[in-house]
Amino acid sequence: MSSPTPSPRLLDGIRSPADVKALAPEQLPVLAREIRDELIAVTAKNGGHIGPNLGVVELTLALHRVFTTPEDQLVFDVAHQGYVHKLLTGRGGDFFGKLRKSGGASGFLYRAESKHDAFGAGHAGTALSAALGMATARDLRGSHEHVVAVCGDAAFTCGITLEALNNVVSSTKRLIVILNDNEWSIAKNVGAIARYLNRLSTSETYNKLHHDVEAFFKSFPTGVEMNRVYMKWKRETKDFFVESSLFEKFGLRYLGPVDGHNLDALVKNLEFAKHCDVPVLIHVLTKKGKGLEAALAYPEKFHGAGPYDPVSGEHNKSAAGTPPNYQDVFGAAITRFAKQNPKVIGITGAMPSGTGLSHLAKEVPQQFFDVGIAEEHAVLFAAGLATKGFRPVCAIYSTFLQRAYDPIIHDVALQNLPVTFCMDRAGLSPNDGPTHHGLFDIAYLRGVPNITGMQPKDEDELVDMLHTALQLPGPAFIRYPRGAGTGAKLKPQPATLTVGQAELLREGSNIMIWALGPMVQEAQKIATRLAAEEGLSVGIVNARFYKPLDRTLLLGQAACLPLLVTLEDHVAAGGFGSAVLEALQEADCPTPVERIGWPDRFVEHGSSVDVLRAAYGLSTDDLVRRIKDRYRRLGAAPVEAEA
Ligand SMILES: Cc1ncc(C[n+]2csc(CCOP(=O)(O)OP(=O)(O)O)c2C)c(N)n1
Repeated sequence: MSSPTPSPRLLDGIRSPADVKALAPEQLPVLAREIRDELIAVTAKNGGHIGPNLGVVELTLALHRVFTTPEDQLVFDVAHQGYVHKLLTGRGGDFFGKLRKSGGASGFLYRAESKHDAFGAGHAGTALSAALGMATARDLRGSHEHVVAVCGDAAFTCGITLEALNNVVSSTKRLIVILNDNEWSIAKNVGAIARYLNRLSTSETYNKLHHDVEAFFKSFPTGVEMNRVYMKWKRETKDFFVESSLFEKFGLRYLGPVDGHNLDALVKNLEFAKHCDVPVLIHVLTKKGKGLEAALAYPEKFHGAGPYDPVSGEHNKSAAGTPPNYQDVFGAAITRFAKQNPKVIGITGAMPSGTGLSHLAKEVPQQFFDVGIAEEHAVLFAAGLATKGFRPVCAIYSTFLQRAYDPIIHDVALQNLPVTFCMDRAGLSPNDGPTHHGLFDIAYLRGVPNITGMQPKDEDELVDMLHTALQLPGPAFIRYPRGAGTGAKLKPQPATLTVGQAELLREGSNIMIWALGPMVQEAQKIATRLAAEEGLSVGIVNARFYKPLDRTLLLGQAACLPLLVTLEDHVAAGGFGSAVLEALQEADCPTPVERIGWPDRFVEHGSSVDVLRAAYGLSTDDLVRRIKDRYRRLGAAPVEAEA
């Protein structure tokens, strides 16, 4: 007997938001189920932001039922929860199947990826400001589209969101803000705003009355007039029972809390908001990870997960013998230093596990602070602590530290305060893409006076650098890459490094490669190949410091070499290689330099670091070829290495 042919999925028939609108209301829960299955199937294989997306399935469906993109503008904060939006806007099938891989859908939203992506993002807290700009542009142009900002509860810990909120009513009369409240940032959301939202959504007296009266009003035919009376009641009772909504004080009409998994309630509230003549905030309560047990049980682990088993929820184990991640080595080291010195304080902007500071939080909680998604505040907070003799360590990814550039200059460096910055994800974050690559920090820090800038060649040197930084009288920045270290054995006692002193690893009489951080390993491969293939004697320097540079060693070598090569995991413009060129130029040293780094382009997401390096002519093969060519063009013959 042949098995019955499975009925086609509704999801396969969704090619654009018009197809979502064409479904009968009773088909929507079926579509929601299929979307969840698809999200789980793809992220189990590719990894990705599964928890946030499972939480917004009904919300995104409701948005596409009520609004019409691309005319109406949906602006998602961070945009990590945009997978459902992708599936409803013609980006399903194979394209979604290759989510976060080369040639597949990005893990965030991009204007270049789809006309349905009103605004690109990857960093938190940008949606409300951008949406307000769009709403204001609409008002100035006299057009009529709707603008909706979809913000998570943690977005309201960002200064920018609050700055935008402060400007809403003075800028427009028509803006819809969705507060998608799941009580979680990556870790549990923190601070007074999180406590306030919790109070707003859990006032039992209010919610009991709310449900009774909502049922009463729902017995009338729906209509804007009835909605208005209902909302007036809500506003007044909310003010009575829960003091007054913070959002109303900013001039927005507050609707909610709404069950974010009840499509009917969501659609009704969005329809109502559409007709309002004042800005509206709809407070939507969702469950991060809804539909996947492991994600509900471990929201932090499943915020952004690597590949996992969808049944057991187990993450795929790294191969036996994989060295520990830099973040874990950092976490263990700061915990050890904090135990030895009560003045050492670890600070994170909502990323305790990603930065490794969760080790410190667990073992020395009184020396750990999670300040929310508030990088500017984190740096200023650290500066304040430093004025009182503490040794604050801000653990902030390279890309997110961009947010705090002014406090770095104006508050930390100018006052020469001893704040240490540990910048994980320096280099590529391949599956995430351009919003997350840490390729600019040397360039944005190198010109700032008073700073010490360094990058370790391996995890043991990372511990030495942290140990050294904690003794310096001024600001220090340590950058290191995402993922596993090299497997270097950690010394029992860390060494104090001499600031500005590079490490000569191997002498060379034809070429010296000055490599920074993990590029030292790349230099070793290149040197071996150049020796074998061209008979060249290639030396290697582990630069350690990009500021101050080891000028003595550099100028000494340059004086007697045909070619210097610089290697860094950073944009070539303004990076470590540029620092080397400046030093040579200032000393009137004409030695040619092959400066290798990332080109002047935003690097897209890709399947792996190796795939992206190859795409940009930075694979080991490419580099060997490039250095050989440059050496040949110089007309220099191999020089016999001294015995
Ligand atoms: C400036 C910045 N800092 C940190 C992050 C890392 N990050 C990504 S999502 C996220 C939490 C977002 O929480 P919320 O806005 O509540 O959305 P949810 O994931 O809960 O839906 C954080 C901290 C970021 N993207 N941008």
